Amino acid sequence: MTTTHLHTCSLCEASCGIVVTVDDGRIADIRGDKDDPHSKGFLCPKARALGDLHDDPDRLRRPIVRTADGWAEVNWDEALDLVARRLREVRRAHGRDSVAVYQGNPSAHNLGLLTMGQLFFRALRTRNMFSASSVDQLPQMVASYLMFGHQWMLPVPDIDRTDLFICLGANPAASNGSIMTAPNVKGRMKAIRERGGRVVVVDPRRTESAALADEHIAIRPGADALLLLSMVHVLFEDHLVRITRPSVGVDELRGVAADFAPEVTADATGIESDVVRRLARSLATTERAVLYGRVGLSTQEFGGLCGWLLIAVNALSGHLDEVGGAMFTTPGADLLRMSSMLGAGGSYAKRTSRVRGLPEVGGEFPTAVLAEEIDTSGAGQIKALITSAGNPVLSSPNGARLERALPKLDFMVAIDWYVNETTCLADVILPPTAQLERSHYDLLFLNFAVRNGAKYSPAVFERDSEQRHDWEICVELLTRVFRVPVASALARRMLFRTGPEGALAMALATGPHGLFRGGLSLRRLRHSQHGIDLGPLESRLPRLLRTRGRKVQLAPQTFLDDLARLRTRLDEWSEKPDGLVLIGRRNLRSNNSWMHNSPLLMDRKGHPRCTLLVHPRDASALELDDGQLATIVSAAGSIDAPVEVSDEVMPGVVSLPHGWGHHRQGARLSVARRHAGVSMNDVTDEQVVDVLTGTAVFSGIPVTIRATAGIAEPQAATAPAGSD
Ligand SMILES: Nc1nc2c(c(=O)[nH]1)N[C@H]1C(S)=C(S)[C@@H](COP(=O)(O)OP(=O)(O)OC[C@H]3O[C@@H](n4cnc5c(=O)[nH]c(N)nc54)[C@H](O)[C@@H]3O)O[C@H]1N2
Ligand SMILES: Nc1nc2c(c(=O)[nH]1)N[C@H]1C(S)=C(S)[C@@H](COP(=O)(O)OP(=O)(O)OC[C@H]3O[C@@H](n4cnc5c(=O)[nH]c(N)nc54)[C@H](O)[C@@H]3O)O[C@H]1N2
Ligand code: SF4
Ligand SMILES: [Mo]
Repeated sequence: MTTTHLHTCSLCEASCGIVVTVDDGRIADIRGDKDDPHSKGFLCPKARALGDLHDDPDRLRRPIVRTADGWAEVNWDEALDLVARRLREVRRAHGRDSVAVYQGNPSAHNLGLLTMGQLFFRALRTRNMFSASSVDQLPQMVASYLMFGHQWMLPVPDIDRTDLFICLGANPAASNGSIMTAPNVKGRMKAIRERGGRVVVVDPRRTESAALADEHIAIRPGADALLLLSMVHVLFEDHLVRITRPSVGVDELRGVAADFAPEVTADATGIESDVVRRLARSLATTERAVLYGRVGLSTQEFGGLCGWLLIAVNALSGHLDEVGGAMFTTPGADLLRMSSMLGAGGSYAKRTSRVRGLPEVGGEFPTAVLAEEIDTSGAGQIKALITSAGNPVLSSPNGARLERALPKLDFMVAIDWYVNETTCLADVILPPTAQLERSHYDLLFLNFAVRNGAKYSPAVFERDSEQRHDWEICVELLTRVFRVPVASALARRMLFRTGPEGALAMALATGPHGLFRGGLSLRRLRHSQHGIDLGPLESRLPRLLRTRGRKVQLAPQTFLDDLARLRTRLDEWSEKPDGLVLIGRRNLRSNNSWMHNSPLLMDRKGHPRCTLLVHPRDASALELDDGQLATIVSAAGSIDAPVEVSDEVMPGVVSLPHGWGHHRQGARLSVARRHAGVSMNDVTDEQVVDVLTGTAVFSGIPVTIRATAGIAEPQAATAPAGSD
């Protein structure tokens, strides 16, 4: 029997609509849904790999526990009881902070984990909460918290109506857009130029996005805060400041930018002063224009300053909350409104981490401190870890150190269907249902969509009776860890009855398009499975602001204080050219550290993906040839990767993708192992962070490169003696 099902691809933020054809219980086809009002049939190559994920023989369907003879499959009750008992023991012996939680990127796409899952993680009441945020958008959250009063008030570029799109440290052509939910973002970028607008990309590498742009401006990795300050300088100097929303701090901004004329920063950024002046002027004089920045801007030494200045420049040039500018989405289920109602607009530096004193953000510490919090004894030391939907051994700075720290834990449980490079170190792995076996509503990313909308997809496949959803695992653990006989039986029944759908229904009904304002409800969404378009972005300021007096804080003191650090760097950069520095990159067919087990995405002819891009000038100075193996050495460790000579990267900059290194012992990813690559995070350094936010530095890591002696074999990372 053949059936077709509408669903949503939840692998990246674009959230494209898919049509899945199932033939006798097997996936026969996955296509783009032409009637999805946002994706209109668009798909990237990863969507079809959802079929590989569904059928993957390496995917766990039952819990496994570590025994003296290796992994053993056990039933759910046994596994859940074991986990609850061990967590209770650790909590009792060492206090509640001794249990840490790490939530990985896919959690953010998972309705069950975002709703019921949080109940469990929050109930642990541990200070040691970690997530992929601090290797990603944390500086942008801190900026939004300090400037708008809410950490999730992240502005989104109104890409469909802008006439000037300036893209810094983002590569939407490969990533499909981030904090910009925009299926077919390449098409949308092309459309800007087709309607007579311009696209400018500022990036140390001439990326896939630069290929779609009118102009590519190469910048020294980590120097964006200087570029942005110079743009602020020009806006004031040329009397181009036009603020359209209630704001405070304009004079302070003018004051600090006075020292950063484009001529002063040019040597440090590598960008000529007249280019900066032209860029600032065109931003200010184009009616509909926007400055957009993402991971390359966030994960650098001055990530926090970049987050601040990105918003400040948009505000000063009259593009904040304006059509074609940096706007705020009005989604069906409005996270901002819900969290504001709950008084959960975020926090910053309310407390600091035990060992290194890095600040918390939104109740989380940066993953850069996870290993040292496990390694360093004393009160508050982490003794147990729960990971959910993550792979921090490959995704965190100095993952090799974390890999050495994890076996020192008293107990570790992972909620994941893969035995990956991190979960292989756990005592128990609890595998949830995968994408097509569960319902989907992109609760988080629809809040960052370039058009307002809502879409609910029921599961394509019935799970079998022995499978559990993520949220069910969390509710089971919640009630088993905190067992109060009668109350827990009642709570359990209530939580299972409500489920994620109950929480979603409530959020939709009380949302900005809800029952009293247009009648959006879960019931209506169930009947409109292609999704509902709720129109273009609309102005939301000042009502949405959570700051005193509902004014945008253009110059928070925290950022002004951090400028001293930038000034020192400016002097250093202006004086002497650095040696080589490393930056990252993403590939359209990868997804962070996973989906590397899909034969469709991996077993293709073509050159390897985990290569070190080296500029021809540097390659010849180092006597490196294309394809030759090079050893990359940083303060944290060293790895070997094949060289790809390319003038895509600017001289002095080399580039490696992250998420590779699947040769590690213990992981059970048979396809990924054939394409192992090396982990960039074996050379990133957990000690080097944006100290303002604790965010890992992935852009601009000083490295030395030399031809590798010996044979090309994937190898474990080597760390300098005494590094931890
Ligand atoms: N050097 C460098 N490092 C980086 C980055 C970089 O640019 N450069 N980028 C960083 C960024 S932005 C991010 S977000 C992180 C990502 O890093 P992480 O979030 O730590 O890891 P992922 O690679 O996304 O791992 C996903 C795991 O979750 C599992 N999974 C997928 N879906 C689900 C689900 O629904 N439920 C459960 N329980 N498990 C699921 C998969 O099987 C896989 O094992 O990497 C960061 N690391
Ligand atoms: N195919 C694919 N799609 C993905 C992912 C994936 O792994 N693969 N991951 C998803 C996730 S978790 C995220 S967070 C998003 C990220 O989405 P993006 O931020 O769009 O992705 P990146 O490709 O990391 O883009 C960062 C860019 O910054 C540049 N860069 C590096 N250093 C600097 C610098 O100092 N200054 C400037 N101006 N630029 C710099 C890099 O060269 C790179 O082009 O992508 C998501 N989508
Ligand atoms: S762009 Fe690709 S990976 Fe992202 S949601 Fe669409 S089909 Fe899935
Ligand atoms: Mo991310």
